[in-house]
Amino acid sequence: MTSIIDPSTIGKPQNTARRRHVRTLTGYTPDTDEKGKEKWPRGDEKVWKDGLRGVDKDVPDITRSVVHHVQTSLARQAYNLDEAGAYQAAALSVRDNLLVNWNETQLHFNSKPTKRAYYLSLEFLMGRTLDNALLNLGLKNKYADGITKLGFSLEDLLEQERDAALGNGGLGRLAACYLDSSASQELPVWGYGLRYQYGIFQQLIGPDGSQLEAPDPWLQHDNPWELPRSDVTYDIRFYGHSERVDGMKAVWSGGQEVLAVAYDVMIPGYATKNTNNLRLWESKPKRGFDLNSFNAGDYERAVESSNSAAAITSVLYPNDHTTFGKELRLKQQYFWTAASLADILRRFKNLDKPISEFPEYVSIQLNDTHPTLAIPELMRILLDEEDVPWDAAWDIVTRTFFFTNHTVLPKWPVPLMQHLLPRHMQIIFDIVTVEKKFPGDREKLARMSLIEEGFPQNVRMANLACIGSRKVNGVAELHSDLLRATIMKDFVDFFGISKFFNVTNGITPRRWLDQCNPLLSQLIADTLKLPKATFLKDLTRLEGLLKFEDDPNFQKKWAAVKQSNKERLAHYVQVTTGHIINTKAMFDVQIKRLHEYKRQTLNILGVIHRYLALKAMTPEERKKVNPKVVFFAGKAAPGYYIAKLTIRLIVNAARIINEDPETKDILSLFFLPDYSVSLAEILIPASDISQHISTAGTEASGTSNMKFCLNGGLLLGTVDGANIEIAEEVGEQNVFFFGHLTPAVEDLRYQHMYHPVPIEQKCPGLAKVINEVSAGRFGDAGVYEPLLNTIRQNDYYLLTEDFDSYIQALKLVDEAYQDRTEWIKKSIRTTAKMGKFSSDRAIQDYAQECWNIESNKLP
Ligand code: 73E
Repeated sequence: MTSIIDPSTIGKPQNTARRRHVRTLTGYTPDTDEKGKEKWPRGDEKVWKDGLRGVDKDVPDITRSVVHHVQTSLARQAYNLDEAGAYQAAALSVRDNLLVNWNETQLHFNSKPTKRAYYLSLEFLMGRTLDNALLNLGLKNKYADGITKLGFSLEDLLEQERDAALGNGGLGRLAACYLDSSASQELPVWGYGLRYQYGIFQQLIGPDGSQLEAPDPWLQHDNPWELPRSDVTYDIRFYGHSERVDGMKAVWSGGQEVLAVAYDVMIPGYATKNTNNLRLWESKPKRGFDLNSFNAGDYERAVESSNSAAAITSVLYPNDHTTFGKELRLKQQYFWTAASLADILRRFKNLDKPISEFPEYVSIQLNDTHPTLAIPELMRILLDEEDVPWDAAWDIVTRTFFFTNHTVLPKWPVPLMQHLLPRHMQIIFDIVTVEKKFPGDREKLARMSLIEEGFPQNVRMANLACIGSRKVNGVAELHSDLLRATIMKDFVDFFGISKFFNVTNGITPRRWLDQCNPLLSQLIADTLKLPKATFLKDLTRLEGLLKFEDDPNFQKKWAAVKQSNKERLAHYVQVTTGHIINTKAMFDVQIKRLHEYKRQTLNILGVIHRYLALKAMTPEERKKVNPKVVFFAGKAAPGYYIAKLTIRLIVNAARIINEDPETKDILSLFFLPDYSVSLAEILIPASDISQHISTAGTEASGTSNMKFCLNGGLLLGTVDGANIEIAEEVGEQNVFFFGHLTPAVEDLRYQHMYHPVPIEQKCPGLAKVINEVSAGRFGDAGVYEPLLNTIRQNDYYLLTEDFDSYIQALKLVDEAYQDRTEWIKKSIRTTAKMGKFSSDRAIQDYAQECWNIESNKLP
């Protein structure tokens, strides 16, 4: 709701957070009555000079363009604007800049035959756009001035934007970082995804401490960052039947047809005009509703097909790692891959080249197995629509696709696939026929087969992705080694090792250094005497900081930046929860999706262990303890009962611990609800130590570990995923490692299964903590039993094996933090050595190893 504000406030810069009231844009000349008194509210509609009536002609172009959007795009009046409106107008004004560059980029790449790469990802976790667009366009300061002149503050307007949260976690955020890096390096890369009506659910915490879920209607307000392209649509078929006509060709007909409609999101490169595109598909009914049913009075039936078409892109599946055997999920995957391929093919056809040259102009990266249906879909197009013979078609396919594996291997039941996509199932069986020509023994063939025998049979998507792609990669050295040695071993033997390689993940330094930590970015620029663009484009330049690690003056400034970021986080916590935090305490952070393998349970049990130890101390002893604040944030899949219990335990333990007068000054604990990219941007720069404590061999890479370290937070972790490479870069003396190593994990699990040892014997420290929780010390006696039983019983994630060394590592962290100068040095060294983890490097790896595309800068 808007209301008219006091005219005396017109144009005064505002500096309090989250106001909702409306005000007038400065520079707007109000109408006065015959006595010179302002008429309020204004109701007249006189002609505006230059379309900007009342605005001083000398104000910068930016101000004019914002006001212009207020009046034209928003059809609102300059004296009656709230922050939401001001944000919209500012965003539209920035978008105008992007549009020009975006159009020029498309024109530039269309003007000559250019090889392009396409990144197919079911998730793009973009976060907010305005700040990133301003940074990349180099317009941040100018807009800040312009917005201030209009009586608002840019900082406040940035807070108005809702995150675009079309992803669950790391896989989706990686896709977003890769788009930023591709555009920034002037590479012709487009993203393809789905335009979900509802992104990842909003997380609330109920009165008993449990996670509750609410929908995320992120499109409720106009989204200024997308361009609906009603001119770009494709028909997508489901169900029906497939009839073979001569040999390998078939005709697929009948079933349901839905419309895919494109929405384009502009992706600006940093410090370049190049602006790439992310194309998201929305599903729509092909025909409105069934008029016959409607006329017969059967309204439900009349709208049935239109509802079922719209349902395809209505929600993002809120699961990370677990496969849902849901027909709708398979429908999403096909809808998206079929629309994307049709679009890619149409663009290729504009080049007027023979279809055999498709791989010379197109590379397609499959982000995990989710888009694997693109392989049989391209086969279908080539065989059935382009009349390409089987062998030639397979050759084109296997030179076009590249597959990144991030995780465990999903499969789809054959009967479901047969029903939904009969033609694709035929093609997959035909590929099986080809596969039968492979030499080798029966067992090996069975393992390599696309079809897993059983009742029902399943299609193994990772095997299909592997044999249908030119190259396969994992996302960190350890993960790629594990792939080559285990699940892909037979394929390595067959295809040769060169098909399998590693691209260690990366993060964009624009968002994860400059945007989230402007003070640190500025300090680095001042210290290195370099323009920010130098290290934001080449992150290895941070190594220059090593020269200053012993400089007390620099150390002081470094510590002051961290302190200021801790205060920013404390302010956020105070505003959102009412709690006051001691910012002199050590900040210990674990933020990521809730999952047993990520072991947030180990962390909370460690916190309780610490609490019990503090309680056992004398007041004198407690006085010597360094204070610590522990933060958790993350969502659990709504159906993931055990993960949700972990959240409940954290929240309820926090309620007890934060209220305990004996300990609350030296230990406090927070679960910050509704984790998002924007929340990560506040938490990460404030961390002294962050936890990445997965059971060895389970976290493919992790990317938040890189974000913390880039911002000078130290790492406490297991020898897993990208932690290993971070330690290699920054030096093992600067990280805190603990726990068993990957090769031991299988054996330990075997022992747990066949030679179980009671927890009291195996790990008395942990047993004590578990007993306290079980007895109801943190409320809810009995409620946590299913969670505690996962540890007491077969302890698949090996908490009992790692607990003691975890506690030991926490102790080392405490001791290290006592020597603040040494800690700051470790922090400086860590940031300085993070160059390798820029997503610019990762994208170059893909561009060179896979896509064979070249940078092409707009003149
Ligand atoms: O280790 C992370 C990795 O850093 C991995 O768990 C995550 O991908 C990140 C980026 O490479 C990931 N997410 C999923 N699989 N791996 C996934 C699986 C199913 C649905 C949604 C996401």
